[in-house]
Amino acid sequence: MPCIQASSPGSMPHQHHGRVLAGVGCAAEVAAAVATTAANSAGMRCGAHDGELPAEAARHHEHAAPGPGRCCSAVVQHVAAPAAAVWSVVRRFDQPQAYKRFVRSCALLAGDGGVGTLREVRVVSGLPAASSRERLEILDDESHVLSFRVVGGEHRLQNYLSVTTVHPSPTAPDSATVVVESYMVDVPPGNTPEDTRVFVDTIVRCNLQSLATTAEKLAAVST
Ligand code: A8S
Repeated sequence: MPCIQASSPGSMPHQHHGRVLAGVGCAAEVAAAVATTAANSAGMRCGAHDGELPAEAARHHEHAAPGPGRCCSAVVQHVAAPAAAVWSVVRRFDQPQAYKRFVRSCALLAGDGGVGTLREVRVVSGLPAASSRERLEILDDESHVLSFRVVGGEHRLQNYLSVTTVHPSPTAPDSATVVVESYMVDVPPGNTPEDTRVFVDTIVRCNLQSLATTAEKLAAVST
């Protein structure tokens, strides 16, 4: 596993891997990702990604500030493939292993890939987790929005909720894509919000990098 360190069960890896969007808290990170007006008015924004996304995209990642004991963040990934190719990979809730390299296997417990589908994911060894039970909350093939919620399993990320959106790149809308994934999760007992964000950002960034590679290969064979 190149992306994340093995760790003993019950502890959070503390490895820093790659770039975190902003270091001043959730609002700034989400603002960095989507340049939201809500975060702007809170006066916490980094501006690095201004104009990266259409305003229509930003609203899918807007949410109230997390309550005590919860944290949130967002990761942005650029992909050198058309949005349709990227979305064709993201939308397959029954096949997370197509790009998520921590997934060992996935079985559907209910549903057939539409909203309400329940999947049981088993993860590779070396993580402080064995399995996760996840429910598909949003699958919007027009706006390219997918959201899922973690509803059980053997791991430390209680009440994990993520939203992924796929957008044509403003600079090369026919051939390049911007993916934004934001999440909210409970801070596990004994961890800080910062620990938790480092851990989860690492997993999400790794997933999105792998998504980019997968979609780029797919686009290369189909053109
Ligand atoms: C995703 C995102 C995450 C998955 C986490 C954050 C997870 O599958 C892994 C390790 C854990 O400790 C928790 O989009 C859990 O899949 C890889 C089992 C939920």
